[in-house]
Amino acid sequence: MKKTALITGISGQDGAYLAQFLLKKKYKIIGTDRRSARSVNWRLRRLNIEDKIIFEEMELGEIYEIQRVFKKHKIDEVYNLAAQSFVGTSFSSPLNTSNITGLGALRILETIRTQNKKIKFYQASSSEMFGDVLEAKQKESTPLNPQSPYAISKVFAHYLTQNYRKSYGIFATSGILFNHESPLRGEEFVTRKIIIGLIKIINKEIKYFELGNLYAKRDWGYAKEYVEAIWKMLQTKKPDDFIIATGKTYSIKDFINKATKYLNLNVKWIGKGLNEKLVDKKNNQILIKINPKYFRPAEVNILTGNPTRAKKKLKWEPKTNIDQLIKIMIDDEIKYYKKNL
Ligand code: G4F
Repeated sequence: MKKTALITGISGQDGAYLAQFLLKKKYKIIGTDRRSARSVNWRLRRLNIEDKIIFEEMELGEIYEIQRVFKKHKIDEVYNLAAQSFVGTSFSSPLNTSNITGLGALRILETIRTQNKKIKFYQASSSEMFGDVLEAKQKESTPLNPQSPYAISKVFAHYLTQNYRKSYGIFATSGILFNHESPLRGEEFVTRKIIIGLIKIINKEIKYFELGNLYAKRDWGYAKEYVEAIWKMLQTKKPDDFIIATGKTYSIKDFINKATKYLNLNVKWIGKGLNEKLVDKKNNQILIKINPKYFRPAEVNILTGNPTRAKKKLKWEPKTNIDQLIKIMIDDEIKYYKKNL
């Protein structure tokens, strides 16, 4: 029997890759998004799967919209990927972030509890929940210490997922994914912003671009292989929490150094603090400079995941290292940059 999956946030990076993965597994896919996101299906088009998805408008802020979609379709698995997912924006939009990223998950859980407890639920939890980390390598039992309205909303949804699992026996699983990137990453996130910026400089479209904190460190994996772990989490015997990460961490500066090397840019760093700059070695022309507007009111300085449980129980392991990830992202960006010219 063909299974039906409902993916919230289908137009995002993970939604698109997960839909592609599930279509290969012969799932019927219901994709939901808020009204304003309908025009941003470029990822689904790029993967050539837009016409294979049944779209439903569903605002996570409105429980009756969720109830309507759940009544209309016979759903087996729900993947809750929708969120206001940009940490920076959560400081200027804390109410909207809490309503969608936090309460949105609860509205789905309530709909499952009242309509059909057999529906399996996946919650996209985040490594941001560890925040100002209380353990060097974060595992599922590491205490949470969130540092932004986004992370606090994710903690709320994470605990409710555990609570509905315990209280009502719902198959509710939480995937704590560390940063995961790809050519489909939104342009506001730092990895894609760096790659697009450098390519625009090479193509003489811009002279320089600006960043915030160069010394934050992240555990970056490849989004396309993380969605397989997401699916595996709903195929286990019992619901649980799982860390999905590479176990390696690099700074924003490391990422830039690797990207400029791959692009054969002859560059060097000069200056310190807010005056630190990346310049062209030949003529000292500035390519990257710091703008304090990109600093966050509270920063998460370092994240490193320990994916041992996923390796053991899901038989899942990351295969793409940071150098391969940068190559994938740059090669793809160049390919599509040329197409758009
Ligand atoms: O790429 P980022 O915006 O990702 P962030 O904040 O780590 O969050 C991402 O990963 C989480 C999983 O851990 C997800 F839950 C979340 O939804 C999102 O996908 O920023 C990464 C780091 C930060 O420390 C930030 O301060 O890069 C630093 N940074 C420095 N300059 C910058 C910039 N970030 C952005 N977006 N833009 C800058 O110019």
